[in-house]
Amino acid sequence: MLPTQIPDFFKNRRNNLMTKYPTSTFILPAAKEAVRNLDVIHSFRQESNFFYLCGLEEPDAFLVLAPSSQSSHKTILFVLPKDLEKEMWIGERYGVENAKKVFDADEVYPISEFDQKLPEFLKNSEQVFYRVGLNENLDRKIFAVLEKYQKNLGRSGKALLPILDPTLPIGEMRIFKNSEEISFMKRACEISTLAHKTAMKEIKPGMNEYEIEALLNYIFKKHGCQRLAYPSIVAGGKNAACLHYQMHNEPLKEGDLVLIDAAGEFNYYPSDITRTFPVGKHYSEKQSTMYDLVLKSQLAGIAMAKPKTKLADIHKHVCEILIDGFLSLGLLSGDPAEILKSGSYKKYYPHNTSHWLGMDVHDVGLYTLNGESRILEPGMTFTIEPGFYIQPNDTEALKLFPCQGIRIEDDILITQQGCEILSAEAPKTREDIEKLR
Ligand SMILES: [Mn+2]
Repeated sequence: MLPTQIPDFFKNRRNNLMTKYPTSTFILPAAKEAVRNLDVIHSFRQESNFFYLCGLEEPDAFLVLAPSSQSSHKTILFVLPKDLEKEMWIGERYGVENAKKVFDADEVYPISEFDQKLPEFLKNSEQVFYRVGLNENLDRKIFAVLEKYQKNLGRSGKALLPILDPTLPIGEMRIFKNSEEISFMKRACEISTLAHKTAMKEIKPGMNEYEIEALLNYIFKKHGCQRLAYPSIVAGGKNAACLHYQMHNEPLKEGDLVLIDAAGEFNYYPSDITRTFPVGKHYSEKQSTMYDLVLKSQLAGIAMAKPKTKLADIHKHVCEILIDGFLSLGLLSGDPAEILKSGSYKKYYPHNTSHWLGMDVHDVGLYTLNGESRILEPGMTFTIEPGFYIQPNDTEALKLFPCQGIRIEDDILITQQGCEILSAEAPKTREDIEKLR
């Protein structure tokens, strides 16, 4: 069933954006359906910026925000027209009239009128925000419209309207989450936590990685996540050394650890949680040593998460703790400061500690301002996810530590006072995890 009402926040976001860019026209294409094979398509997910500003979940549409002489701006939608024959096959669409009502647009047209209508919405504009390079056909269409618009101005002396990337202005809005967005992320975290806990209880030696994947994905959907936040990763033993392992076809072995990086998406907002725990009942002594090192670095990173800290400083501190550990365990040798500077620790910790968390999981928003890591502010959400990995060809290290991948990842919200760990309910001390085994 198609929703007949959508929350007010979509309109508020458009107002906020256009208040900041009153003389700009934004052209935002919806996602296109992606072919899976022959005439079968992947399940649809709307493009994040389009959804953020509008809420419509249909392919091929366009959202145009344009300066208007009557009010501050106009919202214009171009949508797929009603087509009962097609809808019989693929499901109901809003069509022009319904879309106008439900999405509170000032004007709605069928997609076929896009080229012809677009010049009207450039009239009071000094610049156009449109992301070039993603769709060559559409780029050509937009360039042609802009070219024609400029020619039709006659002898005005005006230049072709400049095209800017909307990633920055919309990214700077999306990086700060309001209470509604936070509530969606909290729900995604609750459901994802439940999935991780269930996996911790259910895993037994001999089960295959794909069984656990199926279990996680079932729980995400059963409890209301519309889809996964990203493809689940269930990596037993050596497979955990592959950061985005997807094969999922090996049995889980007694004595190995299993790394699970999996989460659901609720109302377009994700969670992103990783836990690493024994396939059997207990962490071995060597696994415990490595696990506790990663956990120590993660807790130290989280302790720094508060307003005015920088992600780069959190990463640096996490690296320092891991490097100290790698040195005392005989995996590295030399001067810690030199190891940090040269990056030789990346052999065992190749990725960053954090990424912004939002509609795109590895979310939009600038990481640096004026050349420096930006300071954290209330409303920002990100992950803290240190890890330790030994690649299969590193036989020397494998002699010391027969555990090939550990990652512990939580989702952090910066608050006025400090931070809130949105995924705090997912067990992560060895004691708490072993209790569930
Ligand atoms: Mn992550």
